[in-house]
Amino acid sequence: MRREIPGGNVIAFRFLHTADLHLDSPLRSLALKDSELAGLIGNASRSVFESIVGICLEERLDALLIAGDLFDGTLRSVKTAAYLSRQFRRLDEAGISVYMIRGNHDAEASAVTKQLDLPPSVHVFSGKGGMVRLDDKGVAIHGISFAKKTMPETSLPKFKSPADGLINIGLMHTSIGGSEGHDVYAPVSLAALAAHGFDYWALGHIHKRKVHHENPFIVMPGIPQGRDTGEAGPKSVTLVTADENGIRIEERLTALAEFSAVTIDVRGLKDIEAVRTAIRDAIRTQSEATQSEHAVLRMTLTGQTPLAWRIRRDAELLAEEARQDARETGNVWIEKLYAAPSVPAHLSAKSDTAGPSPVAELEALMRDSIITDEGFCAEADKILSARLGKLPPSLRDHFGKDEAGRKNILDRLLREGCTDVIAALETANLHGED
Ligand SMILES: [Mn+2]
Repeated sequence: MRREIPGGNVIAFRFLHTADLHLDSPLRSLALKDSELAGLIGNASRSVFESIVGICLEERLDALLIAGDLFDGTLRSVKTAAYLSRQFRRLDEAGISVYMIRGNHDAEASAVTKQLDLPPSVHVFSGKGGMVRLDDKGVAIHGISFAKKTMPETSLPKFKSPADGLINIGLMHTSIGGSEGHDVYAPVSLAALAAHGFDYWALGHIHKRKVHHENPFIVMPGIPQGRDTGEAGPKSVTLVTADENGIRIEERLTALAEFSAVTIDVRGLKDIEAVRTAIRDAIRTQSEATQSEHAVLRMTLTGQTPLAWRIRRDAELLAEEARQDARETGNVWIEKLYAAPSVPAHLSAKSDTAGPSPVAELEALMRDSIITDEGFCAEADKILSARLGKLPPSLRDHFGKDEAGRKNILDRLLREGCTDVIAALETANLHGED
C-alpha cells in the first residue's frame, strides 16, 4: 500500500489504540481485604490512563483512540471527572486529538460525564455514527457509540464506505461473533469487518488482547489494567503507525499491577518447611518474572499429600508468611492463598481392623447428615445472608446471582467447613511441632 495525500505529502499518522479502561470500576478482587493492596489496585486503573497519556506525549503521537468503556458506568466520581479533564488537557496542549466511542458500560451519559469539561480536541462519536476527515494527515476516522447499554444488532451497516485516497480507521465496540462468557454486543463477523474496506479496525469490549486480522488490521487491544485474576497477565495498549509503507503495530505494556494465578503442587514435599520454601520460591520467581511494576498473586496449593490436614489447619499462617515473603520482594502482593491439597486415599478414612476411626465417623456424619439437614442449612443461610448484607451491593453477585447459585456457594462453604474441622482434629496431636 503506497498512498500519497493531495499535495504530494506522504501519509504519516501515529496513534494509540486502547479500550475498556473501566474507570471507577468497583474492586472485584479479594484484595479489598488488604487495604494497602486495595489502594494499589483501586488507583491502578486511573493511573494507567496517565501512563497512556504519557506514551502519547513521549511518542509525539497524532491521536489517542478509545474504543468504548472508558468508564465502568456505575460509579462515576467527580474526582475521576476532574482527573480525566486534566489528562485530556495535557493531550490537547500537546496537539494530540482524542477520538472515542461509548461502549455498553458507558453508553448513557451520567451527571458526572455531562460535567466533564472536554477540550475541543476530544471527539466523541454519537450513536448515529460519523466520520472525521483529517485530509492533512491522509486519514479518515469513523466511529459509532453505543446509544444504550445493549446493542443486539450489528453496527457495521451504519459505518460509511471508506473515504477514497485516505487511510480509513474504524472505532467499534463489539463482542465480534460473541465470545464465550460474554453477552453478545453489536455482533459482527471478522470476514465482514475485513471486507468493509477500512485499513484498521480499532475494536473494544473483550478484555483479552487479540490481533484478529492483518491487512486490514482488526485489533482488540484488551483492558490496559487487569482488575482481578480473571484478567491476568501483563496488559497493554496498541501503538499504530500508518505511513507510506502501510500500517505497523506495536504492543506497549501499561499495567501497573499484573494479576497472576499461581498453583503450587505440594506432592512429594516432605514436611511443612518444604511447603513454606516452595511458596517463598514461587513468590521470588514471580517477583523476577513480572513485566509490570507490581505482581498480585492468587496462590493455590494443590496435590495429594499426607500433609494435607496440616496445610489446611495452618492455611492462615501460611498465607500470612507468604504476605511477609511478598513484602520483602518489594513488588509482589498476595491477594489470596488457597490451601486446597487433598488427602491420599489410604489416609482419608483412617480405618484399621477395628473399623473406621472416630474422626472418620464424625466426618461421615457431618457430610451425610448434618450439612444436608434442612434446618441446619437454613441456619447457615441466615449467617451467610447477614455477612452478604455487609458487602457493597456490587460484590454480592459473586456469592450467587440467583437461588441456585447461592445454594451452590453455601454447599461449598459447608463442605470446606467440614474439611477444616476434620483437619483441626486430625492435626490435634501435632501441636508443638513445627
Ligand atoms: Mn464493553
